[in-house]
Amino acid sequence: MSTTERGASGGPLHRREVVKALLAERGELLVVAGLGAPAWDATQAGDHPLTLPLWGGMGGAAMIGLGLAIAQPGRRVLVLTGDGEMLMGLGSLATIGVRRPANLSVVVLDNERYGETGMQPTHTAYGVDLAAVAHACGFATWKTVTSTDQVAQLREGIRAGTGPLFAQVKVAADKLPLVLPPRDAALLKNRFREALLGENAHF
Ligand SMILES: Cc1ncc(C[n+]2csc(CCOP(=O)(O)OP(=O)(O)O)c2C)c(N)n1
Repeated sequence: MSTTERGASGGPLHRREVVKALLAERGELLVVAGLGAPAWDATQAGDHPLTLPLWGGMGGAAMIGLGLAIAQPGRRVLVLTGDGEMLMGLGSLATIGVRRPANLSVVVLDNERYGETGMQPTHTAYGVDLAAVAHACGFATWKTVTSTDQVAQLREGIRAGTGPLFAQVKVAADKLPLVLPPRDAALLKNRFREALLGENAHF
């Protein structure tokens, strides 16, 4: 039985409910959403100018988050991504562990699958422990999340700014309807910059 099937006392977590809970009353939180399902989940929770959904760049979400966190130390930055995407950029956890930005959280929605390309099992389906990797890399906080109570705690942790924080949230391997953000990358970048920097966005 996989960790996802074993789940929490209330059964497996569902990714859209997790993301909706994490983004509720998000305030000034900056969000980078990894390509595929995490970007659709973030859009389902509400398309937002301070969300940068990625349409490509697999493996780059955490590094984009690191750059934002360094550039905007007064803001909280949340990277929401998939286990496949995180595995492709695993070295970024080492870089974050060295740089240790307190305002950065990386949350992996771990369905143990490459959802977009046909639900092939990823390494986490065979027990690779991403939270342990984050711990070994020097994250201040690392956790595996399997219950709604832990999701609520995670939401507070993201807002606390005492990171870097890493969470591996075990979610069901649901196939869900697509909820797509705008597809124009220039538009996504420019509206994010304008929402973040105001009149300085274009200098
Ligand atoms: C470099 C590269 N390799 C492969 C792909 C194809 N691809 C797009 S999404 C995806 C799987 C994403 O899996 P994961 O991050 O675990 O997300 P989820 O299962 O939640 O959809 C793959 C393999 C790609 N876009 N870029």
